Amino acid sequence: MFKLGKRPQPPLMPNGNKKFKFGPIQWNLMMIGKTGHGKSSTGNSILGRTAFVVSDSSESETDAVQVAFTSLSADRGSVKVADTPGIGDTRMDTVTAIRKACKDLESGIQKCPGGVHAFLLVLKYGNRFTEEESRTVRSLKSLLGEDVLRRHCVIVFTHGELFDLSRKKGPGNSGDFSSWCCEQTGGLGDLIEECQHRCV
Ligand SMILES: Nc1nc2c(ncn2[C@@H]2O[C@H](COP(=O)(O)OP(=O)(O)OP(=O)(O)O)[C@@H](O)[C@H]2O)c(=O)[nH]1
Ligand SMILES: [Mg+2]
Repeated sequence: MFKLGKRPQPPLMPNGNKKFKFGPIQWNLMMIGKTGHGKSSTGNSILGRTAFVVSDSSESETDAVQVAFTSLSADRGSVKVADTPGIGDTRMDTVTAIRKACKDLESGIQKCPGGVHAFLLVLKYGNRFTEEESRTVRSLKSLLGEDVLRRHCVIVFTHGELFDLSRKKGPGNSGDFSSWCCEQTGGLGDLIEECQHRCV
């Protein structure tokens, strides 16, 4: 099992008055999820620049873990994003795909020596939560511990414009995003619950 980052402990730095103040933090985030659901796009949005290649190909565009940084501001520190290849690459059989996903996870964690503060599990809004997604979640837990979702995972729904469209369609779909998250049942509902409703 791998070691995860503790809650960020900013280094103490002397200031001009010989008192101490908290120094900037480097936030380490890791994108995970199925091929084509928008991991690289979300990573780019977080960094505020195009650091990762985005593609609409059905085959995995990102084929090795890549990391990129952005400085936020002098007192807010920086953010490092580790972008991982898609889980469920259509070119591989299931066993090879699971092995590769585990290796990629390991490689991503090694590229964040200060520890990973949050795993961003990217899901395309409107896609069915299938056995493949459940398997991904199980692999995460077996590698990183049973409480990884509860403590370190944020669900990022991409294709939010589809959500907006479905809301406009009728009175049955009028709730906002957090009500929609609360309404989910089955595998997705369990996942949201386990991630303590940290969904964006
Ligand atoms: N409409 C829409 N398209 C999106 C959104 N997010 C990503 N896309 C598109 O979805 C496609 C795949 O996005 P990527 O960011 O490359 O997905 P990925 O998960 O990194 O894919 P792999 O690296 O191949 O695993 C691209 O064409 C993106 O432009 C979104 O929120 N809305
Ligand atoms: Mg990608």
